[in-house]
Amino acid sequence: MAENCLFCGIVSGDVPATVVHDSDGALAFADVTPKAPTHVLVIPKKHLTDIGDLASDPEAAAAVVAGISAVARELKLESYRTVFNTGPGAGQTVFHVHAHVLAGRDLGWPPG
Ligand code: DGP
Repeated sequence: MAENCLFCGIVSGDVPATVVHDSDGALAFADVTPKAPTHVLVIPKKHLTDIGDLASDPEAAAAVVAGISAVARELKLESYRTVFNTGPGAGQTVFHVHAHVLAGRDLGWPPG
């Protein structure tokens, strides 16, 4: 747990969230500002800041990937996009690594 981390607050239950999937190593919950009809964030329960940090912890990385797959299965998503914004220039605003899982509308390619 990191102090003053919003997503650590969601893991601890101090910050309310609509949880979609919960496992030993990862938590998935609805994004508060959805950019698609389905917009879920999947995070490692352990505080890791970005994807480089996540790569240094294979157990947490595997938990996040399994969490993404479980969300897709449980929400019956046929097609979906997974995005990791990394760094402020790419739009990362919360520095607890998270995968965005987006679905339910046409997802253009390439993304903006
Ligand atoms: P990013 O910009 O890639 O760091 O994504 C952060 C996402 O977190 C953004 O889509 C909005 C979401 N978010 C911010 N605050 C909260 C919150 O308090 N609860 C939930 N569920 N999501 C949040």
